[in-house]
Amino acid sequence: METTLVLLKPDAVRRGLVAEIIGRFERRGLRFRGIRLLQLDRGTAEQHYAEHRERPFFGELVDFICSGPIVALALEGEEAIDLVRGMMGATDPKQSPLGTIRGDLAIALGENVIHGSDSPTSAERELALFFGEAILP
Ligand code: 3AN
Repeated sequence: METTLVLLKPDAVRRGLVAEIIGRFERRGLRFRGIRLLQLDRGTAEQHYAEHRERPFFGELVDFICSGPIVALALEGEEAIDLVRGMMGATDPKQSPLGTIRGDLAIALGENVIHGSDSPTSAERELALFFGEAILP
């Protein structure tokens, strides 16, 4: 079993897509080990996106993720990390097939609705950042 960290970004919350996205994970059979509604501060956002620090869009990325409330999820299942990445679709929603979350619900690269951990190492780091001990066994 793997557990992965998912963020429903401020655009998902603003657009009223939380239930739609959470419903997809429930129907797929993932187990919810944690769920939080939170407003990120810049320090936490910069930590979360540390691997993108040198990228030209780093400032925009941090501004956007801090622009409103987000929903953090800890989801468990067999191969949950890759399973969730597959359900999310491609980073650029325009390249993302219909049937994926981004392919169905987004157009813009910067406002692509969802984040999901991309490896076991990232999942461990990101789950600690967003849930610490506050996660179901
Ligand atoms: P993913 O979220 O699919 O793992 P990453 O980790 O490559 O994609 O990028 C993190 C976030 O940075 C993306 N979700 C997207 O919002 C943003 N991003 C990626 N590439 C660009 C880009 N070229 N211009 C603006 N924002 C970008």
